[in-house]
Amino acid sequence: MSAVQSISGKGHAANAETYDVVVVGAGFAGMYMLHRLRGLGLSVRVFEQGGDVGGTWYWNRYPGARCDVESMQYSYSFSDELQQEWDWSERYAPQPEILKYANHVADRFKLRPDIQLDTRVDRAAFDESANIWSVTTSDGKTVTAKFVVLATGCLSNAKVPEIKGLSDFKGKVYHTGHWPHEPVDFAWLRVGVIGTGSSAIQSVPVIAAQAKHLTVFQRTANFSIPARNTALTPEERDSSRSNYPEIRRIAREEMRNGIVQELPDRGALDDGANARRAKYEARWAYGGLTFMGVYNNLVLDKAANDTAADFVREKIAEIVSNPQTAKLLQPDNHPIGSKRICVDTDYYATFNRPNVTLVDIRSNPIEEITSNAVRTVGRDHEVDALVLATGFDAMTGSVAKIDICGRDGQTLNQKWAEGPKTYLGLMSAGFPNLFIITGPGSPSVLSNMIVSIEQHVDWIADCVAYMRDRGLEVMEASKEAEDKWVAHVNEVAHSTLYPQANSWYMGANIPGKPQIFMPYIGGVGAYRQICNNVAAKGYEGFAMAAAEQVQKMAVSS
Ligand code: N01
Repeated sequence: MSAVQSISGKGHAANAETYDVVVVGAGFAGMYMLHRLRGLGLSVRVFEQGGDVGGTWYWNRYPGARCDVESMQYSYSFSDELQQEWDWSERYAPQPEILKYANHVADRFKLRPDIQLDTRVDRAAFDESANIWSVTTSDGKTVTAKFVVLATGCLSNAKVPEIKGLSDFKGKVYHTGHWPHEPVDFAWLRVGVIGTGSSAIQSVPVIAAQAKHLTVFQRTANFSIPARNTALTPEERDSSRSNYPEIRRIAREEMRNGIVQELPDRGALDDGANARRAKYEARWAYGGLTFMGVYNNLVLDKAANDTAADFVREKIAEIVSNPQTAKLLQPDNHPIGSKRICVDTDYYATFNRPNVTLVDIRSNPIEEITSNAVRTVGRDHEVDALVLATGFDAMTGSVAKIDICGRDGQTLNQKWAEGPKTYLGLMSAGFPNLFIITGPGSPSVLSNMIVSIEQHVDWIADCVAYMRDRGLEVMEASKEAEDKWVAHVNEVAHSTLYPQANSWYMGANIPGKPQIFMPYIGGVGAYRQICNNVAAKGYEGFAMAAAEQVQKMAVSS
């Protein structure tokens, strides 16, 4: 095993093309991973496809884009100076402010010199004879690294629907997940929005206020809760800042989704109708994602779930003046919360505007798009511009775009052909020294992403330091541990109502994608404990080996 490159610990690569770690992506995950690895003195190269840092917040710049987790909680916790000095302006930060924050972090921690922008990673291949990854990028270069970390994001691979005639449309076509950087002006235009998920629900009110006419094409009605967004006062900011250690601890350890909220001590059917209604009213008035936390069994028990779903359906009927439109906007084919619940500002009320039309494409599907219209059965809806708010190939889409080749020439796409298989969402057996941040099989998209990102980054950085300190070269998830974890993730998911919806959590929005519930639903607190225990037991379920043991390990795994 003479060719083995040991983890340098020197801080800079002796050869510019060889690194200790290659990180793919410079969003919140990639940037913090770089910061931690550099802190260990390792040489790191980050490749980012976009023209700047920020990941999701670089691409998703559609009108009305903002975070649905409150600003004081959707921020890094790793630096107290950072969390004390940054001023969030609103309860829910708008996309430009989050992007500014990402840029501030890149500058403040001097991350930019190690980030190569406008560079896509196309291929990563593991060389078993040298225990080295070769990473090929879109500029035609290949670098080598001991470790590769995929910080590619869960909702980064925008899905353009396969609708006949789309390429014949003469007006401009936009995707919410790939919005242009220059301003888009919809004034005097007839605009069509296809899709009614979170991105549409945020953008529809803003586009409606600009456009001559807006037609919203809805296949599945979604549940949405008012955001009640407002400016943050200095007192509110100070209150969070002075309590940050405790707020962060609670988010990490006690909350299922990493968002601090009052935890319910009872189920929806334990209260009488009046008490239940009063609680729903209070959460509706408070606004935001915590609506699903009114009771402890809303995603477990269909009868309990129905009480919350009925409440929201009643609200829709109260807000929307046209009863037929209200009926169409009332979700009727999935439990509330089984698809990611949306958070809006005036979404339902927007359908009271005279310049907004809702078209039901569940009963009247889109047949094709012509040069100037969306054609549904028996009718052309003329539009000058089209907005595709049609979502993402979630969780696995961005990973699948990279040709990742592990042991024995097996690609990750071959291995995941029937659904993603990981141990703890962090590694996949047969792909040594390849980590995934917030991968399938971890809480990721079911949580406050920054809480989950920080947990994974810290775990990976600690693991790499552990290996270096012990002269270990290669780490790999064992097939047995992976199989058990995949079965556990599946079992927990199926004890809830989540699999009852055709959601992107299940891969159901991508034709041909295996339908497997991808994120781990056990909660961030429990999951963190599991990961910590695994590490405390010498990385139980992972095989780790020094150079001379590697061949043996490959045979036994
Ligand atoms: O995407 P989606 P999104 N013909 O997949 C429809 C996060 N996010 O970008 O449900 C017609 O939810 C599709 O219809 P259906 C958040 O986690 C966060 O809105 O498949 N329609 C659906 O209505 C969110 O969950 C924030 O029947 C088609 C819509 O397009 C996730 O990103 C903001 C179609 C897609 O909805 C994704 O949200 C925004 C077709 N061929 C997003 N294909 C915040 O932080 C798809 N649709 C607030």
